[in-house]
Amino acid sequence: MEAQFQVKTDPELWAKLDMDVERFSNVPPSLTGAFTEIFLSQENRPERMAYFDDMVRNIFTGRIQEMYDARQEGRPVVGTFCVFVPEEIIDAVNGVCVGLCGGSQFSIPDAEQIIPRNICPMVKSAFGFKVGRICPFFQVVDFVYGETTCDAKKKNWELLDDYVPTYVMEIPQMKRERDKKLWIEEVQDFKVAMEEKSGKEVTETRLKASIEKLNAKRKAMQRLNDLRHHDPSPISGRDMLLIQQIAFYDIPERFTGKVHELCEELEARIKTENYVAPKGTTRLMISGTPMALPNWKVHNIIETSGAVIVNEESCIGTRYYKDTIATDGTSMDQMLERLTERYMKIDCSCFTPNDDRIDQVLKEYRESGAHGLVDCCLQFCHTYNSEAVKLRRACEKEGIPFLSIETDYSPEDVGQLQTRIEAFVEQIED
Ligand code: BJ8
Repeated sequence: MEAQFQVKTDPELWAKLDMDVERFSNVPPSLTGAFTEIFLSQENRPERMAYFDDMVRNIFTGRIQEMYDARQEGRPVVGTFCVFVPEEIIDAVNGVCVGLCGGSQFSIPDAEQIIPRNICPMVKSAFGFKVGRICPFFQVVDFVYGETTCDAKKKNWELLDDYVPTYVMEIPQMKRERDKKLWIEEVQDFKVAMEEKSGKEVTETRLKASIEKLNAKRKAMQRLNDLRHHDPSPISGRDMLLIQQIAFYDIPERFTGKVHELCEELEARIKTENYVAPKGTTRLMISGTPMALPNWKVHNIIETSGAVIVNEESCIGTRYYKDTIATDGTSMDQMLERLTERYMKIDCSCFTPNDDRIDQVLKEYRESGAHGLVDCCLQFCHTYNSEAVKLRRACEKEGIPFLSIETDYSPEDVGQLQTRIEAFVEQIED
């Protein structure tokens, strides 16, 4: 166990970003504590997790400085909340794309002074971070791009606009031909908006290079996820979740390289039979709403209850990287069409019908060699919570052990979740 881990601080940089420095200074020590307890207490972690640990160490300093420098160079730094906003186009204008979904209880009281309490904690957490000026990522972006997925998001973008310039991309709620037409138009508008913001044209050459760059990142994640499916697992679910979270704020090329380095180590570990959990450990798959940093609650409970997590069917998980963009398009129109086709494969529960997602969950369940499925939804997320009904039925039909959890970011339900998860693991083992 690493004794010296500390999330770094840089009050001068934070002051330049107009943060509430005094209040925020409580955050690095508390993140240090949580990270040490949840991650560094694990035994026999792959050595190449060191890079990802470093990304946590520098989360409020080094990485923010890089984004600040990019901004000083005139590159747009764009905050997003959803994997539907096409980062290839941001990259094609040499912009920086950063995911701003909130995963912390800390900022929720700030949000609840303004927006309704009975909406999903992810939206409240993000909103509160901006209102309280207690997130350097929110402070370093030039503007944010929201989308019309769920009601909680699309209505609160109107309010968020009071604090940071907020633009909205319309995402249809069905996937018919006419929806595809609208979607392509939205992608075209997004391209024009990025060109205007950056003063840079999205040429075919630039877009091609960005598509290839992001495809490479997604393929690296596919390779890593395939390796972690090995039975026994060469890497824990907690570490995999962390990497999938870092994917939303690291520099794509650097991240891709580090993921491949880790893959090489995992291949070697598999050869030498060096695993994180012994053969016979209960393997669980997670499905549901994304788990934004630093939401490690359910993973920590599961993996301290004697099971190992072997897959996340989530946007901070496979939904982010299971599909790549076909590269046979040569004209701008063709490339944007291919790009849209890839984004249309994301099976978010905001769509109706959305049966492809049920099939995808079952497919990933089989591929990951899981012994049970834990569907994990955030409180007040109506679409995912409703879809859990179909998922349960599908699992019952297939004889898959299924546990449905609805939770938030507070520690209040930890004891109750622990009891339910332990009982679920025992039921599988019997
Ligand atoms: S594509 S999952 S990232 S919308 S949890 S805010 S849906 S009430 S996060 Fe998502 Fe895009 Fe879909 Fe993925 Fe609303 Fe639900 Fe909250 Fe959610």
